[in-house]
Amino acid sequence: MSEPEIVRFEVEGVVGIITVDYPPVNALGPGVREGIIASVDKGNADPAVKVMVLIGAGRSFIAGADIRMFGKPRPVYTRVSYDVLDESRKPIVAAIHGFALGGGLEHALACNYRVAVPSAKVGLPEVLIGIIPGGGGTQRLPRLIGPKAAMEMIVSGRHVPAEEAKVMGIIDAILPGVDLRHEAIDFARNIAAKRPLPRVRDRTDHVAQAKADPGLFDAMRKSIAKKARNQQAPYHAIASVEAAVAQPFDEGIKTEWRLFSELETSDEAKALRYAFFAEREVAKIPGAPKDFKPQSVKSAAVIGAGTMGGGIAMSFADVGIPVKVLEVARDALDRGMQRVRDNYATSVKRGSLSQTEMDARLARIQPVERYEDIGDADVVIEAVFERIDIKKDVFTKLDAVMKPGALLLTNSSAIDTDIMANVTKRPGDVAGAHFFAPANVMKLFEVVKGTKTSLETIVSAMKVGRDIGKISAVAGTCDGFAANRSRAPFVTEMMLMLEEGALPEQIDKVMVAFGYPIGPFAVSDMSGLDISYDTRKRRAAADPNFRKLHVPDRLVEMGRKGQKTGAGWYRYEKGDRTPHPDEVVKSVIADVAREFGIAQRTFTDDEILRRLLYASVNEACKILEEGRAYRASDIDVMWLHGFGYPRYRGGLMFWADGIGTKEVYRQVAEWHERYGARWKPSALLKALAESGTPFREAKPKVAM
Ligand code: T1G
Repeated sequence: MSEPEIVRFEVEGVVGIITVDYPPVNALGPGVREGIIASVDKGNADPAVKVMVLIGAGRSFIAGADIRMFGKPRPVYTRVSYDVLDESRKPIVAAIHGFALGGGLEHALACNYRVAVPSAKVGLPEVLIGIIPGGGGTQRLPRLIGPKAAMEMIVSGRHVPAEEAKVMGIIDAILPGVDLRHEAIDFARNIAAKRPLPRVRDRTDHVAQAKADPGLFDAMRKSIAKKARNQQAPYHAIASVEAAVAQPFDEGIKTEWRLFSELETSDEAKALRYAFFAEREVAKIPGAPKDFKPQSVKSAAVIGAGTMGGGIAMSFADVGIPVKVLEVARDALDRGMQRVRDNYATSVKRGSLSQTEMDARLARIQPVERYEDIGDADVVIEAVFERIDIKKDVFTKLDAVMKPGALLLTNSSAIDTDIMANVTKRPGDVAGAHFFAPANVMKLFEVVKGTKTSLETIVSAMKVGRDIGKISAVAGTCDGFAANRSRAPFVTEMMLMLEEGALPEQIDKVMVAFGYPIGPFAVSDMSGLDISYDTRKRRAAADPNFRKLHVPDRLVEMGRKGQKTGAGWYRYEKGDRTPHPDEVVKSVIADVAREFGIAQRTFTDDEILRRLLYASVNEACKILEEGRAYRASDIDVMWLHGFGYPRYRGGLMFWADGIGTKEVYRQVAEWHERYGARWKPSALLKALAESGTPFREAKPKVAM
């Protein structure tokens, strides 16, 4: 059987229909542009055709260039599909459902009209993968909606819903979408004879207006300075829109292509493309039964109305899923519900949530006090104290009341999932669902696979995470699972470098310059120094060789627990969250160094960065070799969405690949000589270095 046509041309009466059929999202893969050109030529050559419709088959219009083709040799196009659409003698209507993104929207902008169904979304998200629109988007969009609105859309990369796009002037008509193809054909018939043909490139009104506002572009550059730190693409996008105002259309197109070409092979674009695909790869579960399709949860339950339990309940309510919150103690339940109301009220005050929406979400959260009240939920998430006896009691009760097939998930951040599974008669249905605080905000949803957890449960739990707007990633059960375990050595090194003479503000400065939104000590002050203090005490009691972290221990024992006590690593003025370096911390560090006879030294910024990140790279290799993560890029997804790792650097392991396994191994081995056991290179790191294999090709030895 011949290959199905990826672009087909059919005639219905006076309408020529151009259908792009290149699953899964009609990306502009090989042959798509050529097919569009050939179809427009056919329509213009056919005397029966008076008007044409460009439409996508399957779930979407055109989702943009095929991102997999970037950085690879591209065919030389003698004719450019955007120009062919633009120059067509007969009107062309772009009929949009699903997504019209990047080159997809650029093709639509080169048509004479654009219609869409209400659920459609349009956008120019190229900056999210480190480039800018390269198909005329920075030249046509400003002519259609004005440079300011165009820059906002292009620099944010956001997907604009059809109704809003119509108000902005991008979409000419919203069609019911019951049968888009026929509705678009009717629309096309109605405009077939209209002349002159509206061509976006010929519009001059918005551009003329912008000439009267020369400060527009500098104002935009200033407004993105914080968010676009260390990045090029957002600034190139502004420059390209500026060219749309300053230059004639064809000159502007040349400027856009030059700016696009400068970015396509940049480190930023490579890293962001990597992150894009890593976030899709992470959803793939090796060995998962192909025919198993997880159900969407219709109802949830949370055990525990503490900070995490409340945040987890909000995560479900925020996406419209009714959720019961169970606390056996009424006062704890009332406190928990009040905290949820306060959280929503803060968003309403900030203007990010309407009062109506707050009320709707609150109505979806039902406080209950009896286990019998939650038995019908599709998923239950336990979020009680991190104490094994309490967890076991909760799962014994859950096993008794939850309906068959319910997912029994634990939000524990460190306790072995098997401990909870083994008190139930259905260990296969038990998994970890590790949220990151604040649970309703942080995107990472770490699904922890116990030794008896079924793959169906893993696939279903991963879908729960996606259904509540999170990024799900799988970890094996072990101390700290994968995300926190890979970050723990980073924290150890930052604490021990203090004893050697580094200061919190120096380390924070290095990590903020690298791209973190705030430094790790400032983060510690926000979450509270006492949280890790308790964990360290527990570990020290269990392990006589446990390396105590004297500086943070002393600060906590002095009552310096962070922002909540007005002082921690930094000092805080009353009512102000600005961290101020504090002489008290310096003197505690000096006392510890003196008492333990630790030689003092200075650190370069680069050494600080490598000490922190290589420690985690080494631990990540141990996690992979033990089969506690499926792939290195999964650990990168955890760092991007759990720890604020700068996205334009791709992820911890992607960044390390930029340095190379050989150099990372050499340095880790050197620090092993100097600092001892904690720096022992993982066997996998050694093997990768010896074979010259990049981290991203590391294969776990043990199946999870
Ligand atoms: N290229 C290649 N593959 C793509 C793709 C693309 N543009 N978009 C999606 N995929 C794959 C994806 O990897 C996954 O593959 C499958 O499709 C389903 O995607 C010329 C230069 C469209 C909103 O940035 O935002 O145009 O894992 O899981 O959640 O100036 O995909 O199944 O093997 O994400 O429903 C601009 C990127 C490109 C859009 C759908 N366009 N895509 O989300 O499905 S640059 C984009 C998305 C450009 C022009 C410039 C989303 C989606 P697999 P999915 P989804």
